[in-house]
Amino acid sequence: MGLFDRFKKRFSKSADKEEITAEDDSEEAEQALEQRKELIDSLEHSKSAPPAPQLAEPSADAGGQWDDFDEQPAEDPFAKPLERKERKKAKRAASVEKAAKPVKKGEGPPKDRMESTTGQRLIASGPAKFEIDFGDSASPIGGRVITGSRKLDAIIEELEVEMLSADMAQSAVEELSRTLKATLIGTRISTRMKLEGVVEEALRNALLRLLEAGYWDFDKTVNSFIDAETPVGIMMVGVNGTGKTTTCAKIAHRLTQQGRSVVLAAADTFRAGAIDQLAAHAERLGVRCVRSQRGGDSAAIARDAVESAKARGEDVVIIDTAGRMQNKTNLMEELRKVHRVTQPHLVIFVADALAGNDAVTQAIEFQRMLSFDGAALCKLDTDAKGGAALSIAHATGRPIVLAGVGQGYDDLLKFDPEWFVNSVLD
Ligand SMILES: Nc1nc2c(ncn2[C@@H]2O[C@H](COP(=O)(O)OP(=O)(O)OP(=O)(O)O)[C@@H](O)[C@H]2O)c(=O)[nH]1
Ligand SMILES: [Mg+2]
Repeated sequence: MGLFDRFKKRFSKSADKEEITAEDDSEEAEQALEQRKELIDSLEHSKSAPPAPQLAEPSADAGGQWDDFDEQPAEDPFAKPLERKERKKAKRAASVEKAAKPVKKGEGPPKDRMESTTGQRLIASGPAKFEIDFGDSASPIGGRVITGSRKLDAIIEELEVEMLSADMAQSAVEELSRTLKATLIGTRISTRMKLEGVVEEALRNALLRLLEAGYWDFDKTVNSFIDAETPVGIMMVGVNGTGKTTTCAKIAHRLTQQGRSVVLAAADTFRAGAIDQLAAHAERLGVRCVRSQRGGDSAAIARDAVESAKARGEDVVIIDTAGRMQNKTNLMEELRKVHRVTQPHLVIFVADALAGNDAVTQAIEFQRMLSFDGAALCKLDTDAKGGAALSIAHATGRPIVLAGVGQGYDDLLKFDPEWFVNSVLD
């Protein structure tokens, strides 16, 4: 994508090396080492804080966000408000307790990132993989030390402008700069060592840190759900035309290739042609599609799909929903109803990489109104700038887990942060 080419070039100029470093053992170098400590402290501190204010307690609140708008038909409508409130409190307390179950060693991220909107455990790809490597790439003794100079600030500011023009969200840009500074300042470089290599490593760390916010592995998570109980529900949500239906078909293909039985639920009863579009995919893929007439009750379709899959012993139900703008409250409520009656294991927000910063705004709004477990970023095969990909996880606290890279059924990749960072840096 070449997003960082200019930045890397600026750093690799030998003149810059003198300007942004100081002789080891000099006073400036001492100061840089002190500054580095402070920067790392503040980064480590911010790491334990939630990336977005609305996500203070995802495991308890995420369900709550969907529930807040539930019609709750099972409840007595004449119950006193206090009783209802207490029941809700008890429900949340139970969900917090569930979230607090001990995590097996090496199994994944911190507890507050472990659960889906319906309390399912999400599986990370590996422990501590994205920890920042503060300077292992640099020589421990001798040579020069990178200082917190004006020159360094100026170069990083230039990078910020470039990132903003590549549709990266402001908050993600700031996070990236902070991590870069913490990684670079105080790093010792031996005389033989190329500044370029150190900078590349620092960038890699900073980018991985951005993308790792709550990252979980799609295949491992779905497989662990299937092992525990079937059918596993996957609900797709997002604004119009982002790639939801296509991604439903791609996921169905991915799972059938892994030997799983899949059912598609045509719960987009809103848009003309949506049901036929999904049914055509189902026919081509040789999977079952549960459908009704246009204008039917999408929650009823989704529930039929889940119940029939349960009766037939099928593994996964993928629920396609209608595209909707995040500001259309009644349509959002229809989504909540689908969620309530199906209790899907996963809610996937489908974003369009071509929408750039708008995709980030939409993700934030969806997360605020409904909450989702992970995102599928489609159309990465187009000339979309990489900014949205680098911002969604940081802005919502929910990771991108799938990448759409074309219109074919095989064009769905696991969004592995390392894969993406390599593609950005190479
Ligand atoms: N190039 C490319 N095109 C894609 C990708 N994913 C989806 N598309 C195309 O984007 C268009 C819209 O895809 P749909 O799957 O119908 O989108 P949707 O979100 O279901 O749309 P609505 O149901 O109208 O909200 C189609 O032409 C797809 O072929 C992708 O990863 N790459
Ligand atoms: Mg669709």
